[in-house]
Amino acid sequence: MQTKQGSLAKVITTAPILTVPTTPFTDQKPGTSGLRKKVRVFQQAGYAESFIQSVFDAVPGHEGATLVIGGDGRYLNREVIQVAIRMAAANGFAKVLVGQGGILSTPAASHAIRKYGAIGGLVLSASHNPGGPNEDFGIKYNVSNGGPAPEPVTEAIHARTLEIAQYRTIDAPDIDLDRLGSTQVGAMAVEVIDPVADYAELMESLFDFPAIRALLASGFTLSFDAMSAVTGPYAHEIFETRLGAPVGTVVNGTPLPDFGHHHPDPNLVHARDLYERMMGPGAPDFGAASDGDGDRNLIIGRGQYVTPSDSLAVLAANAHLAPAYAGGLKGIARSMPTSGAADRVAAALGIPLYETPTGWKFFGNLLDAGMATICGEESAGTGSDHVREKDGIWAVLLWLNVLAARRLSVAAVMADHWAQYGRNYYARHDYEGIATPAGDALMAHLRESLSALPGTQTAAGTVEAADDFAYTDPTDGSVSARQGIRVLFAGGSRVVFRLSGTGTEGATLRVYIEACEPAGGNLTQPAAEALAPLVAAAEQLARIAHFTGMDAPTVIT
Ligand code: VG1
Ligand code: CO
Repeated sequence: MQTKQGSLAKVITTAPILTVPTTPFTDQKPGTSGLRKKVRVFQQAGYAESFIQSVFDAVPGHEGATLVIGGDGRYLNREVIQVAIRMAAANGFAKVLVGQGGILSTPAASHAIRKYGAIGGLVLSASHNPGGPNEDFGIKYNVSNGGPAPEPVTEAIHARTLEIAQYRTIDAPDIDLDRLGSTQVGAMAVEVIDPVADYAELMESLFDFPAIRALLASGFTLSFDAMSAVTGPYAHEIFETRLGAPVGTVVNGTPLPDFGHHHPDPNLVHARDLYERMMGPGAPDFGAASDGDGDRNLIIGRGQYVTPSDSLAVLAANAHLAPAYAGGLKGIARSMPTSGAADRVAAALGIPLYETPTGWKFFGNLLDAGMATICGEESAGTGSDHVREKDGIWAVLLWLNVLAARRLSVAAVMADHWAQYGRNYYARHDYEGIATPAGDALMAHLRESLSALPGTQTAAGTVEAADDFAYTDPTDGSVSARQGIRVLFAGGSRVVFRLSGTGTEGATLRVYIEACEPAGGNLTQPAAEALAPLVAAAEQLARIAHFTGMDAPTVIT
């Protein structure tokens, strides 16, 4: 890496630094994961620039530092990368590492930040949100541990967006994003890096590739749907080239600016093709999908869907079968709405379980402190301390490593897991596109009725307790309040209500429903049947139809 002095000594540049006046945009508050807006919002003059300058202003020590830049390939990706490179040069960064073609999956960006000692990174993505001229774009800032900026940093960025008066850029041409190698932009070096190589090498260091190769050679079949999003090149290289799965294992493997008009959200609605293939005759042994920026994973065995919450629990219980985790786990962390399935595994392993607010940024401190090794969210995010992001391909590889070691079907692994730990039946009901005031009114009504909820009779039994989840980070004492309403029933069953922080239009209500069945209980019910009484209780307590005007969710996952 270039030192500040070294880079300054080398500089021969005539490119003038420009200071461009701007006025604050009042809608640049980062949500659950970065700033996400419609493309047309980002296309306003100075909009992306003001946000990027606010990020740089909020990051002390960026002069002379290295910055990683990449994105998920969606519409506007290349344009905003060129803008960010010029601005980084004008703001005194010594070096930018950018993925070839503007591509870096979120976990690969996290790895690059860590590997090359960068001060941070800009990941241009709206993740699972759709892309294209009429859809969504986003900018996330990751800090030097490779993880999403924690709340104090996003708050500082937001505060800066409200007072910013100018941004700095440089009068320099676009760089060739498709050619590997170094160029100079003003005083700054730009290196276009292979987006896959470092990441694939990291994966190979974590998992037993020879065992997975042998599994695949034995006739085990795999289908990976990259959803025309960022994981295509990673999946081709790792599954087909390095692990020897036949060509065609990876479908929709070319990143497209509009994800082929699809919604790159790997769930039972948007990855329907994969689901039907896995449930139909002649299904492969194992099916998986990832999202826009490659940090989520969907796992479906032949005839067996695995909820993300169960997947976290199974991976935690079996992680010791992979070389990187052979020494055991230090702890497990899950977001609050994620089911308690992982809690049972943590208890059995005798390790701590941390319950955090929604969003990967809350796991970073636990991972840095060595308090947790594996983390997960109900929204199809799983990951470990190998990077500081959730990681879709990592989760698929850990599953394959477990299956290679155990030589069982996914369905058999699940049956065995539930027999040992019991089962947390689980579903999330999303009510999308509701008017923001309606969503706010529903949450306000729940908050007002909180103290009266305990003792209420419902179809799912008596409410035992209810609260508005608040989290105190055990490493730095920072508090995040109002993270969602929890309604708890006897035996661990519960309903959780919160509003999404990643949407770009109106509000999305998320209702998380979980019914606990202990080991020895009825473990083979259809999930919808097991959850029906809790669904009725959710309607009774939150008056969803009344507030939203909708009598059914738009998406059930
Ligand atoms: C959603 C998920 C959350 C996840 C976030 C970012 O947030 O619920 O678990 O961390 O998306 O994922 P929300 O606020 O809409 O519920 V990604 O893959 O879209 O960056
Ligand atoms: Co994502």
